[in-house]
Amino acid sequence: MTSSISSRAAIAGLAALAMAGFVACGGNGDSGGGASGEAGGGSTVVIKNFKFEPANLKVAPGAKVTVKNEDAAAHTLTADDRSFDTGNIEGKGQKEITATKAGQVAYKCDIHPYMTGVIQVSGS
Ligand SMILES: [Cu+2]
Repeated sequence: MTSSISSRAAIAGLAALAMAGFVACGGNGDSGGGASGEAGGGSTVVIKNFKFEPANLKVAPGAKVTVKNEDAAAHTLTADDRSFDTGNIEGKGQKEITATKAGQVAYKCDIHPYMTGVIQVSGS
């Protein structure tokens, strides 16, 4: 009697632990969704719904930045000081810029000047 109750309780306990484990894993996966911390190799700015994402990107000097246009409309990513400029990126297309000038460079879309962002170029 008592042994069957305690073994049932043990099984219920294990099941609860397993559930908690799954929930914890799922939660971690979700919260780690922002891929902003890509250092060194390549960074990406996505243009979607007439917005740059991330609007504020930090890169190392000389870093290549891939600019992906997920809209159907054409966009550009053009530095206010013209230190980088993708030119027209057709809908669903992508281009690459190299951020060479240190400091904060504000940029915008030449076609839609209300689309703005900043690339921060800083050495480590
Ligand atoms: Cu645009």
